[in-house]
Amino acid sequence: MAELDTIIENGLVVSENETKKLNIGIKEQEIAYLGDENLEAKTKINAENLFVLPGGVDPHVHVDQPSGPDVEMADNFQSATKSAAAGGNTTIIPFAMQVKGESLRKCVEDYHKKANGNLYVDTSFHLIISDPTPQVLGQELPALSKDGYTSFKVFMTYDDLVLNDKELLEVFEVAKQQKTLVMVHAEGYDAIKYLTKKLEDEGKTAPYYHEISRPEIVEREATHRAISHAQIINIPIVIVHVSGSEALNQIRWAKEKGLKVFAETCPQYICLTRDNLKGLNMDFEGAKYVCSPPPRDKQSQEAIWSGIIDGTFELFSSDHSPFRFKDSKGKDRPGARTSFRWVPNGIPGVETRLPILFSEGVSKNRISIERFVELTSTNPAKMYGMYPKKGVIKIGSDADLTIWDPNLKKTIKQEFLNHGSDYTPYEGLDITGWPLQTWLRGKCIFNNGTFSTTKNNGEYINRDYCSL
Ligand code: DUC
Ligand code: ZN
Ligand code: ZN
Repeated sequence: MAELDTIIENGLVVSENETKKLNIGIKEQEIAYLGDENLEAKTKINAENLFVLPGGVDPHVHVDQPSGPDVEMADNFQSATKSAAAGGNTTIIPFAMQVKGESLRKCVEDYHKKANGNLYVDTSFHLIISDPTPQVLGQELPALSKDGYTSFKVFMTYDDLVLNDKELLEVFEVAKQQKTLVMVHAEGYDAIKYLTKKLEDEGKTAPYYHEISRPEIVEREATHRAISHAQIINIPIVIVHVSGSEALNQIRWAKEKGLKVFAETCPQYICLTRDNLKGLNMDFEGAKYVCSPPPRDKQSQEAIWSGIIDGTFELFSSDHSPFRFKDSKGKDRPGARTSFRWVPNGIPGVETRLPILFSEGVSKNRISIERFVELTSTNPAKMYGMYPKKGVIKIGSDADLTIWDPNLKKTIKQEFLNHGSDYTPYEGLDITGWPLQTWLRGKCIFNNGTFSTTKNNGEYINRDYCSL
């Protein structure tokens, strides 16, 4: 064998449901050798007592999306991908979000302009379809599907994004023809609107009421409706960001019927509850935890764990959707303190997703290290058409690796995170197990707190179809 560029020796290599002590040889950005021989290489890394995992693939991340008047997302592509790398990720899939009235093709071009030359890790785009015009359904979406945009998200709520039932069915029909995968944000628009007005009329405007305005019933109803529509058209769907047992039971019911309904959950549903939205006092501190669907209660957390453990969930993503508590000049955001209605929905999490699931799941013996890898890397790569280039340690795969110290203890603190938000909802959470190094296509890009790469190192990834 020609001399390797790098060999990572003696690590516990986890991939494809197996853990073995192996040496990994890297040549020209790919994995070229896996075995126990002592080969020569230009660079040798000793990973004794450490895990070597496929790089994290975070398949649900929002970056630089328009988020309403006076509101700016806290991350652009540079800061989001930097934060991703520090958290052990080598690939993220943010969204190119269509604004109503806008051409989908133009929207995709705009996101490429924002991302181009600003990527620390590899990146691909899902689409968000907010305006399914005949032009979008008949021409743009089919053409973009063929160009590698093989997944898109639809919303059942939000004024600017909601699709009605007829539109959902029409979009699902295009997905069927193009063999693309639809992700569904399942919360019912009308019920939320009704409850929000009622709460505001009663003077209940604090962030806590955000959760009360979109209870689990609203999520359950929309989840059932989305599943029914998918069944009518006969397509697979992904129900994203599931928050508790109500929606989860709908998904279990669908799976038992043999329907192809995939499910995703996120760190906020195992670490936070609606009580976090109360804040310490009535100064809108609770706004730091406003996301949709909102976190529920301890029992819901247990329900989510049951789905993580028994295989109901295929995906564990961050739903990174970063905002600032104060604006960039240190001021309160205008309007944000009058009612929960004006608090932008979303919390940061791309950097803390993997440590949280490792610590709460693997270190606390709830799940195996192999299941951790499946949920956070292999399944996202398969689901969204990037496997076996991504999501696996195999000869010929991209040398995307994360070297983990399973015993390293660290408490999550805003001061050491790299995201653009001015807070983390996980402040003070004790973590056991942390990524030490992140390797992207054979290059160490993050080592123990230090970046050794540039914003030009990440590439845009064209995707194939779902292979799960
Ligand atoms: N939905 C998401 O997927 N992310 C953030 C906010 C939201 O409503
Ligand atoms: Zn969503
Ligand atoms: Zn999201």
